Amino acid sequence: MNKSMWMICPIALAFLMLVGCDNSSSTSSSSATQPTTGGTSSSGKKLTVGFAQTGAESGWRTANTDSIKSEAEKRGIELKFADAQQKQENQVKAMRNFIAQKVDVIMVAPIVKTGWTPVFKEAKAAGIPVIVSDRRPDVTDDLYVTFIGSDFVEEGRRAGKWLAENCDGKAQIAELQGTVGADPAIDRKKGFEEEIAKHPGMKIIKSQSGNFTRAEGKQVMEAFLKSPEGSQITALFAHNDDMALGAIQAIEEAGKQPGKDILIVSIDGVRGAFEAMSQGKLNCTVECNPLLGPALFDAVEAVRAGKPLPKRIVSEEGVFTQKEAAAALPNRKY
Ligand code: GYE
Repeated sequence: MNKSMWMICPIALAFLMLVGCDNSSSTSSSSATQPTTGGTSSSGKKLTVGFAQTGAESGWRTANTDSIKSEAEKRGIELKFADAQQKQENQVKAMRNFIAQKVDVIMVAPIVKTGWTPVFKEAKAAGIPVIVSDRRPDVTDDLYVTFIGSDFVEEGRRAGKWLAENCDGKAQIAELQGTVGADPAIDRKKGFEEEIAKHPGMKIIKSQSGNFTRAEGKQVMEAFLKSPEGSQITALFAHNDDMALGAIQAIEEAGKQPGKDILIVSIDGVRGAFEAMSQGKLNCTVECNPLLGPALFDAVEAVRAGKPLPKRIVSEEGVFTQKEAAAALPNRKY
């Protein structure tokens, strides 16, 4: 089906043409001008970027971190990397450290939506541009340069659409939500509910957060299956692959067949999901591209060169089912 590739909406494409982009996954034109700054600022000093990552909760996150670290290295940019271990307070602390260290640019993947305005204002007051990666914070537009990542509502819609088409519009659904208050958890739920609302026979009968991790996905699914409604569950929507993979274990341990007794759709498209689809245990994964490094550092270099950036850069993504899984697996990069 759809191929995984960068990019993007027309404005973002225009941006790429403007700043130049040499990563192989980009669709930008080869005639685009290359950035002249490389890994140095206009004063000749090595560019320094501070990145406050959420943590290492999932396969998606590991691929995202690797993409960012390797891209910084490739461009000769100094990356100060902070792993916040799933705590917003650690991310805020990391941003304050970056401000104190006078980095050239701050990047952050805000774990939850709220609570960011003070530290974003501090960065602005210090004259340090902030680039938002992956998850959108509730702050005003003037506090960051650009937000680069996926359209999570659309991902939720795609999951809902796939399920509706494959359950004849009838399903008793269990939902494993992502981290409470996180942009992808809120938006994926919204998009999925929008789709299933078109089918009166589809209903979410259990819903709880599994915090985007495999362990919690398993735990929560176990509890769902043991609950009074457990035997009625015919489908599972997991906000990410890791939770679906944990849930698959729980379903098997309960003596049911994942992918058959319970249809499973999740989001991300990590290698483990493709393996589970090849084994018939997962039915569908909606792709969410973690390889944001090239686009993020294009943005960093554009900021340093004083070039304009769109406020929003969206990744282009596909949907994969069991039919495509075996053929797609060797080409998956994460
Ligand atoms: O889907 C999940 C991760 O924010 C898009 O976070 C990201 C999500 C991703 O932990 O696996």
